[in-house]
Amino acid sequence: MHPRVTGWASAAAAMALVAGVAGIVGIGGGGCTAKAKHPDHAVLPAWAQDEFHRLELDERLELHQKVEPGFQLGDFDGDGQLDVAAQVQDRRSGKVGVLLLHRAGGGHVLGAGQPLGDGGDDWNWLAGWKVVAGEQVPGGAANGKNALFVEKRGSPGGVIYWNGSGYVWVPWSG
Ligand SMILES: [Ca+2]
Repeated sequence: MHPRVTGWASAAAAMALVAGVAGIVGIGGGGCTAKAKHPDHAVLPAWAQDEFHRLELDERLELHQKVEPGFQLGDFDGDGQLDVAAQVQDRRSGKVGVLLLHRAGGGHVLGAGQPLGDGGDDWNWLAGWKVVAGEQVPGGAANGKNALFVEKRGSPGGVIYWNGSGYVWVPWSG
């Protein structure tokens, strides 16, 4: 059910992501520092760039890459359409986290100033992440969706899934 998340895991993709969104929101008066070696290889989907702008999230968040890849694709809300999870940083506080953009509309900020579970409000601990099948989440609450595993330095980490109204964090027992 979840074979669609491949091919985006490259630094070039992440840099292209940053370059693409910077273009959309008009950042770059001071010079764009993104150096995409393969700008056409993989960029944040256009709909996600549009949604980031439409929700005015670009006013408080900037795309950020702490670990590779800079963003992930998965059907996190289970509607059959791929959604985006992108690493972001709060412009004011510098706190990092993940922005979930649903293909059907809507954005959800996890970390980056918005506390979630054991992750707190600054995910500076992020050491790795990947998309997993919801069936791997204990209890069955995420079945039929993708979930997001986040590796936390010094702990087993957590898995994040959509419960129908918001994102929740459960400790990874893996
Ligand atoms: Ca979806």
